[in-house]
Amino acid sequence: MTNAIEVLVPDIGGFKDVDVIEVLVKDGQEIEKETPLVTLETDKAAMDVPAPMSGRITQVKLKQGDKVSEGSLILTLEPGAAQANAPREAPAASRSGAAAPGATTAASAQAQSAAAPAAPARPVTTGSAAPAATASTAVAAAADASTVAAAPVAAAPARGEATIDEAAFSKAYASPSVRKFARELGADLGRIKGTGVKGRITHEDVKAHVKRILSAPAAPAAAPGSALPKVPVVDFALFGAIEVKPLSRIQKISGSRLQASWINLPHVTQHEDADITDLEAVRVALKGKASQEGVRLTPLAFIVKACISALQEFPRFNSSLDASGENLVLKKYFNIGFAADTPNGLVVPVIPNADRLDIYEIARVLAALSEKARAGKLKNTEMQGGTFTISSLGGIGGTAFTPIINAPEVAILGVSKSSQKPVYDKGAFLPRLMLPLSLSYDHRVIDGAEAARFAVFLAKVLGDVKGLL
Ligand code: CAO
Repeated sequence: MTNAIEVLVPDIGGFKDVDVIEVLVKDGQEIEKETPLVTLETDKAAMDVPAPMSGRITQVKLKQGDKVSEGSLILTLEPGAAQANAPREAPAASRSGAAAPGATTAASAQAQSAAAPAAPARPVTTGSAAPAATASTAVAAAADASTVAAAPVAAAPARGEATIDEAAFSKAYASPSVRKFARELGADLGRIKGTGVKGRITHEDVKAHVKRILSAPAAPAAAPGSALPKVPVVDFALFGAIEVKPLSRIQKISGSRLQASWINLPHVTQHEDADITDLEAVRVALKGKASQEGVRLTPLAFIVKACISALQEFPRFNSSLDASGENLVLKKYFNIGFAADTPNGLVVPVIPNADRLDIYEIARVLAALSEKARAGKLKNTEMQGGTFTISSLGGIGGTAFTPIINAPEVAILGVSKSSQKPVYDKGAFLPRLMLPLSLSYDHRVIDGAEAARFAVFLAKVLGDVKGLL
């Protein structure tokens, strides 16, 4: 202890009996000048007391829970060689060890300590636990945070913590040294639960947090900027009775495909009304005979036929982008999928080579596939190879909707319920049966004008039933 000096609590703004909430060093430890020694907490702020000089700690004299005031003994320190004649600018006060009268290093430290009041310890706001932080305290905290934030981060941000919520970080209940430590590791204090006194976040808490993140399985790599914000998780039971029902296998599969399409394809929906007054008259006239032959002739069979005409006229609607996204694959076959509502969820059976079928054959295949779909007996092959999809809600109702494209197809036709509407024609309003069409398309492949032309063409074909028979 020959050369030991005593390191004392410096000016802490006149506060008395301040709590020691963390002791950051131990006996025998080699420290640098500015190493945080202890964290003190008043009812307004937490502050670290930094070392006045480098050296080796001979004995720590404080423990967590002690109360201190200016001048209280923190520890004894054998100054490092570099300190021998260094002028003292240290923030913490010090005086020579009692057992070392006349020791040069200690003596000079003591003399300077007495001559110059020690700089105050660095305070920081203590989040919600510090409702009345003074203006100067708040400024100090902000300056501390910005200084550290501006410094290059030594370690890459911890895995899974790509961003730091600055507001939550600044509110977190932690000492300046813990903040600095967290910054260096890229850890977000806002996400760490403190285990220290009154829930304060300690160095150990930060270490445990980073360890936990590093040992968690890595998330699949996402393209830069492609991470999706998460939907909040809510405990619904807090608000009333609930029943939890697992999704069906089909719902899980179709759900992820719908989401993939929604995220990857820029969707636009073009709306149009088709005048199917004549078509419906013909359908009703043919329905009875078709029924005798076991065919249920619904508007959908006519719509499938009309879509094939439109696809032949506008081949881009019967295409897909290739895997590179740089080439369009134009398909010379016309396999029309249709969304079928089944007790287990949505499926899309495909009418293969629908361009080779007449209205009755289309109606027959439609009915057979719908029945199989509802019975859950569709084979995988009966749901593959589609080039364009129709989603008809016409048997249920509605005036328009925005169907999601069955990717990698590039367009889908939504059909709503037909209804009588007044249509202005040659100076008079006439009652006409109008069929609402909603055409969603992949805007990477199809321009808006082309989509409008397709929809107008389709409406025209549906309006001229003779061309469909
Ligand atoms: N306007 C007015 N009436 C219509 C109509 C329309 N657009 N489309 C069908 N109808 C009538 C039919 O003519 C039939 O009446 P009749 O028996 O008097 O002739 C009745 O509505 C029921 O038709 P349907 O729905 O049973 O038959 P369909 O051929 O029109 O459709 C199918 C078959 C499998 C597509 C349909 O049953 C179905 O499942 N639709 C739901 C599709 C779906 O869920 N889409 C959403 C996907 S995205 O979530």
